[in-house]
Amino acid sequence: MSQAVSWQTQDGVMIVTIDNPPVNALGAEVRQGLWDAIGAAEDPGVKAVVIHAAGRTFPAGADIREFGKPPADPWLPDLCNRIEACDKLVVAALHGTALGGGFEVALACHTRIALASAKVGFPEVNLGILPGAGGTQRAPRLCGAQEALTLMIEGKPIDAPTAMAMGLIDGVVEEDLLEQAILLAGMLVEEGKPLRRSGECRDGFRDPIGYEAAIRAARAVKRDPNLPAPGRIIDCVEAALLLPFENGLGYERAAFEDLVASEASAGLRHAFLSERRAGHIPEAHATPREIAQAGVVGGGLMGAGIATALLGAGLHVTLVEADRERLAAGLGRIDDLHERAVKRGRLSADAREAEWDRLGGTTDLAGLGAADLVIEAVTEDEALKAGVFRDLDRVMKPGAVLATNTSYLDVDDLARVTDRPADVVGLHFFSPVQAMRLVEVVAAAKTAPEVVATGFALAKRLGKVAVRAGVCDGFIGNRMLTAYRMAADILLEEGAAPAEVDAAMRDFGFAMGPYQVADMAGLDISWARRKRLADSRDPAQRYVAIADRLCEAGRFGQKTGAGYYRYAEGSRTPEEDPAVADILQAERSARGIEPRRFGKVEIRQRCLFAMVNEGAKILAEGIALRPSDIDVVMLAGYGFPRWRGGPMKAADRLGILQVRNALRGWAADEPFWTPAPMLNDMIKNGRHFDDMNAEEAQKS
Ligand code: T1G
Ligand code: NAD
Repeated sequence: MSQAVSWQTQDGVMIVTIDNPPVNALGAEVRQGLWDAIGAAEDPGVKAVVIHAAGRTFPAGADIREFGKPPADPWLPDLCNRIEACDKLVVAALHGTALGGGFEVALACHTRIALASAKVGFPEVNLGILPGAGGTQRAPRLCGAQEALTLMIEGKPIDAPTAMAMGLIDGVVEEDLLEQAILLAGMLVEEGKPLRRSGECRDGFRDPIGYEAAIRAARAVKRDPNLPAPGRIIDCVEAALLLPFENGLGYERAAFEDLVASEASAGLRHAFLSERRAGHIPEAHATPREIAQAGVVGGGLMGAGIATALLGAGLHVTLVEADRERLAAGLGRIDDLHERAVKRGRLSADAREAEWDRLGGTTDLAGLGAADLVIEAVTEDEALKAGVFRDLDRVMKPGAVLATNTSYLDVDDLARVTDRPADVVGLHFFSPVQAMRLVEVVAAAKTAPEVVATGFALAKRLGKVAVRAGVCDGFIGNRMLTAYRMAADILLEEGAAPAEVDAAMRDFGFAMGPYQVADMAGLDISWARRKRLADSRDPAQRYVAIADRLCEAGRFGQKTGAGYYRYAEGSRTPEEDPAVADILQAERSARGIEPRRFGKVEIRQRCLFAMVNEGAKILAEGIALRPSDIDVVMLAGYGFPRWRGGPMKAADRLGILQVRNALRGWAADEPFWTPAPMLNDMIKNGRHFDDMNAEEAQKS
């Protein structure tokens, strides 16, 4: 018996309790405890075994933190086989989220009973792997190929009643799960029926033609070639039908080991843990403030999106606009977002009604007097925002949180115009708000810990991933984007075409290259910003004026039918435009640059290494707490390919020495590429960015 697994027998039923917070992950100690419990069940006094878990959930899977380390005995597949082979009835009692290895343990038990509120599933594909403890062999035997494939390839959990209808669990109860499981065990022992072992079950094979058809249909789906897990899942589910159970388990194990060792899985596991780690902030001990009533100032693209998200989280929202006409437009945008959500089945008509009832609008900031929080999202203009903050300071109640959604402006400056700088924080959402998961919580110099904690709590409530950022130009994300764009712009100026750069970055795994993204977002917004900053620009720094030339030609992107590409009427498909090639050539001649060819690999490296280099500077300045936070920002806010884990993770994989040396080589011609001092220190000390993540984890 161990801390993590204990058992006691009452009336012949051995009750095994797993207790390994926070999610009863099946780490080595839990596996050993369960292994020993099944051994102890050989006691003649034991007639049946009930396995359940304490805390919030039945095991939510294998312990993801153990991956990549030498596996400790007993292995999970062996444990599942031991449970299944037990000659005493073993009942699994499921609550919370029985996922991955946790659900596989349940499938190895002879009978499964669950709370109606429980969820089960196979999320392994989200980690670039597959159910590697018999799930691909036992589940199809119970529910057939179609259901098993959907569960494993989509990786989404299902509720208990649905799982029961599929034949994956045997009973659903509303309450008293453990008592009900003990009763059921006693009853089944009474009945003396033969134990039902999933590995021997053939219910799912009743229609072998249909089974094979489901396999073929799944194979026919076009999938991301960088993500091999779905294809291997299909192979394993097919093997379940074609191979004897033991051989099928071996087949699954081989596929599992291949995938665990893959770059994609390492990246996806890093992404999973990094998103959780991002919540480990110095302010985690502080108590967030209660937020029930919120105000949003500015009902444009961002303000309307933010207001809709707040309504979706159950808050009362007051939208403030500059005048009645723009207020109506702002409320109209929220209504459009609701309309779209209803059309897509993401919002019911009743919920829409309820949200609308919690929405108010005004052109008077004083209308926010009772609000617990305000998020300012007016036009990106320093003087305008400062004026709004001065007014908010006057009208907001004591203890209210004053947040800004600014993309680039100095949050300390905005705090300084108020008498309550401790209540001022940056909450930087991303467009479109309903789709982008990221919120940068910008902690200004005087922001109180509980105000930062409030930002994180709000982000979690909105279903977003929050990352803590310090104050600097562009915080973490836009600063990384600026470096990425600068690298790409230098490539253009030195001979590459926008289509070449975009193709190379799509190859790298981005859904779109930087110039497709620029044309979609509109070139005019950043042009306005460049013009605003022109006087303060450092003349020593290289400035690529290609974008200015395009804007001067009225090419603002998709919205004007031309930008880095041209777009046919009503189309969003980029077409290469000779006019752009002319503008590029004119710029090169003006700067005396002899254009040259760039291969895909070099384009990718220059863009990636520019991000890594900027990331190292951001870390050195303490703007980000840890490298994995930068990875989370780029994954959740900028479309960086999730299976790569993020730029800092990708740099670790490539080798810091290679990154630094390439930068150093390019810096000979262009100071922009000068390696950040941190990279040199890391090489000197043999360190990786992941070492810094681990150290940070120790501290928090
Ligand atoms: N291993 C280790 N730690 C885990 C974990 C896991 N499987 N799941 C969660 N945690 C930690 C997480 O890092 C965080 O830590 C805390 O628990 C709360 O998590 C052979 C090989 C269960 C739905 O993929 O989907 O089984 O920050 O913030 O929002 O086939 O966590 O507090 O220090 O996410 O309420 C398959 C992953 C593994 C499920 C709860 N299982 N987990 O969500 O809390 S692979 C998964 C989740 C496998 C076998 C294979 C969610 C959750 P900290 P949280 P939440
Ligand atoms: P927008 O132009 O769509 O909306 C700004 C709104 O502010 C307009 O509706 C305008 O009427 C309103 N407004 C102006 N002065 C006001 C006042 N005194 N009181 C009330 N409302 C006023 O701009 P946007 O794209 O929604 O950007 C808003 C803010 O969000 C900016 O700071 C921007 O940098 C930031 N941001 C934008 C994006 C993006 O992708 N667009 C992403 C993140 C952050």
